[in-house]
Amino acid sequence: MVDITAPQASLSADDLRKRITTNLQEKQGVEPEEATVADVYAATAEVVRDYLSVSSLDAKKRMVKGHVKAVGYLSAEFLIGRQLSNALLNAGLTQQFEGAVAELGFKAKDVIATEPEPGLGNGGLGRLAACYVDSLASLGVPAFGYGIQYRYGIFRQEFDDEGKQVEKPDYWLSEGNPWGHEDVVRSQRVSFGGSVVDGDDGARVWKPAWSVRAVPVDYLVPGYDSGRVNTLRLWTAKSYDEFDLATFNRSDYMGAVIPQVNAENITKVLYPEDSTPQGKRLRLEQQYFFVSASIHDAIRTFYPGEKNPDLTTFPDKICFQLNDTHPVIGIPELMRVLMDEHGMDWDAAWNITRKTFNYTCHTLLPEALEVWPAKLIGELLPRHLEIIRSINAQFVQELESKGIDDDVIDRMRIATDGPDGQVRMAYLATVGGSYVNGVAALHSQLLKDVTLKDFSSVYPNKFTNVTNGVTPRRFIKLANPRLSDLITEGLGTDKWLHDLDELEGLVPLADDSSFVERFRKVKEANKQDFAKYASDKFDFSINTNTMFDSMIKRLHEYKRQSLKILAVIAEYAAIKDGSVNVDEILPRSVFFGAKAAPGYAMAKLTIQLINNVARVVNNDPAVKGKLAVYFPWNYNIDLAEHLIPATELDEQISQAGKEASGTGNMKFALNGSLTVGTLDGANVEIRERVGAENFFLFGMQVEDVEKLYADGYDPMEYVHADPRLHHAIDLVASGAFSHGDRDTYAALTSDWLTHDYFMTMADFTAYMDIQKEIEATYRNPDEWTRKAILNVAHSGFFSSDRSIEDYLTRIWHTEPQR
Ligand code: 26V
Repeated sequence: MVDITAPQASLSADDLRKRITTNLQEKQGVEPEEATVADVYAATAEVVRDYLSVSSLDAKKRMVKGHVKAVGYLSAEFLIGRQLSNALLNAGLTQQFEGAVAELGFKAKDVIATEPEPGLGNGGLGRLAACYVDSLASLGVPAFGYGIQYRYGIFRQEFDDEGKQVEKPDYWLSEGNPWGHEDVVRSQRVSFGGSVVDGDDGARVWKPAWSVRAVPVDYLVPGYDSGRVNTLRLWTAKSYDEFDLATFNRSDYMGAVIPQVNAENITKVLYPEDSTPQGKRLRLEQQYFFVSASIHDAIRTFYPGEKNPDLTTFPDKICFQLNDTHPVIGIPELMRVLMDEHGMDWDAAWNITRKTFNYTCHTLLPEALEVWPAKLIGELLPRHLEIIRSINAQFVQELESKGIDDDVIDRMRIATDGPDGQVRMAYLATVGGSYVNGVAALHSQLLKDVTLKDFSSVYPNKFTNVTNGVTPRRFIKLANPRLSDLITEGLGTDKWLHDLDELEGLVPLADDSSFVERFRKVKEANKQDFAKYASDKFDFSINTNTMFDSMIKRLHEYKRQSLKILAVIAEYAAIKDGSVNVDEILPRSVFFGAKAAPGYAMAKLTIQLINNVARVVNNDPAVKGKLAVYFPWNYNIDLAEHLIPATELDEQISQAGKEASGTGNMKFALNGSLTVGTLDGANVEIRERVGAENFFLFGMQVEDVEKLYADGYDPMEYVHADPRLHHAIDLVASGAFSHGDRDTYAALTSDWLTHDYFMTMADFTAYMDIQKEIEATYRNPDEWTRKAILNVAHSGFFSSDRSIEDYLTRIWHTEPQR
């Protein structure tokens, strides 16, 4: 008998049905007999939210009254995915829900599929934040997620007739928002612009020019079987009803309403860039807006009703994690709040600020570290610029007193002077907080050795690593119910959902032929499911008797989608010219999922190429049933939840030293895919854990890459050395994927041949070679499945619960509240 410890709320299916019925009548305004699936979804969501709010109030009360330090996770992005099925699972209401909606004449899965997906993030960084708030609640840690409720999330991606990406606005709120509760009473005023004047006793007084109202929209975050319900508080900008009277009184009537227009623009749209920050004013407004509101919200929460709270205790109440540099303006903001609003002196404020903040860096690309023009900060936040300059001056003094060379000090300045002066947010975060962490072991090492080397020499103890993780509730239990059941059966318990290290218990089953067979059948059935889903949604007809090979992630040159598509082209070309017999190749279906930043021309051209390779290959009878390329548009969490469980081969092929961690790689390994990958990001740790023999490693390593840059890299050398590569590029250049037009991909082919910064050409041959090894392994299904089982069994480390425990002990120094 399997020991099922999964949560079961005391609410019965019948009670739930009654609540849904009442909601249908009283809130949706329909009789249950007339209700549509959308009505039932809306009613269920409201009922579940109401149900959770009871525990949420209790958690808040205990947090404020108790003595366990809370965590405030500050993030410009929370890519939370659909809420209903996750909330039901975590609250122990899944079965009751299935019973209740069946009674009402609906299928549970149809109700769940009705929910629009909030796209409030770009990719890995935003999804990580969502996994972390899930794990914080599941572990019982008092915590807030603080972010922005954008009116338009990440754009909806479409492809036009030429295969080009077209961006459409994502108005995800059009059908209402049952999960978000607007709490106008707890609004905060956030001010901008103006000037700083001298006040009494040498104090500096900020006279802002305009203000907006930050209104919190609260999402409940139920922990899995923990009873704890935390809050994700996303701020939305509203104008104050009263227009700007001062401006009006100067007879500038139009001017008086400009602030109102500006106000609502602040949270209108998520920036779809995910690496190269552009010094855009509105983005700085977004950052300051949510951070200022959150800091004031935390003070209000922990010192309720106090006019003059003793904020020396603030770091005992809450610590803030800065998710990348986006919320780093919080450091001067807390300084300002403590000094200007609460009368503290500089040293006391600095002491508290440094204790309160910690910074997670999510990149290795130097161009992705945010740098703001000092002039812009000065215009928008003049008092903050003063404070930043003072922090910088104090820091420079400290460096001087340590005897550090002037040129090193110059490199390390947080703020530079002159008309083109800049503020380096990563440096500000490093100096203004207690800890700095990277997101995988290799990444954290490179941060210390390269990106923030000067800082790690001055503050060696500040730097640490927390390897990323993913929530097994959403990405195994919900996304892959067949595998979940098999794991639970294999282990004889479902404790693994609380403690993913339990998966180690599957190791002996990798040698049990009946378990291997059942595991293979799970993958088989998931492939069928995906084919059905893709047929309904994208009109693809996928041959499930092929290896499912997926590459899903943002489109970036460093991630090297080009390498994958060039390999497909090379294989196709080899079949066409007869050098490979089509009947002997391993049949494959290659899947891509990726959005490109709207302004990133090379990334968009790569999307166009992939789509056109798909068009040509999929319509060529010569390879029918053997090789096909699919590019489902609008890659999002829902697509990931469907494709990952069906995938057999996962592509993690970035140039070594560029991918900070990756989290898709973890989701795939946990769902029984094998990885083909470079030694980059968390691939390194995945390979260490699953075993080198169960991971397809290829390509240059960080040291090789460095050496090749130093020696002078010439991609032509590699193109000449491998005729397959030469041929593939020739095909692209000849117009084979552009109806004969030779110019379409000129920017791509010329980059490959002359520049190729991420060394795709240099890794091509190794990549083709490893694919042969992969095919040989795949031809032995038992061997392949055995390796897949071992991937699952050894990947428990990559639970976000483990990541959060690492943060608790290494960085936050707090614990669950019992
Ligand atoms: C940067 C910017 C720059 C300004 C415009 C908006 C914007 C939005 C996001 C970002 C952050 C990019 C960094 C990022 O997403 N890093 C990814 O973080 C994942 C979670 O740690 C990690 O797995 C990926 O390797 C890393 O690329």
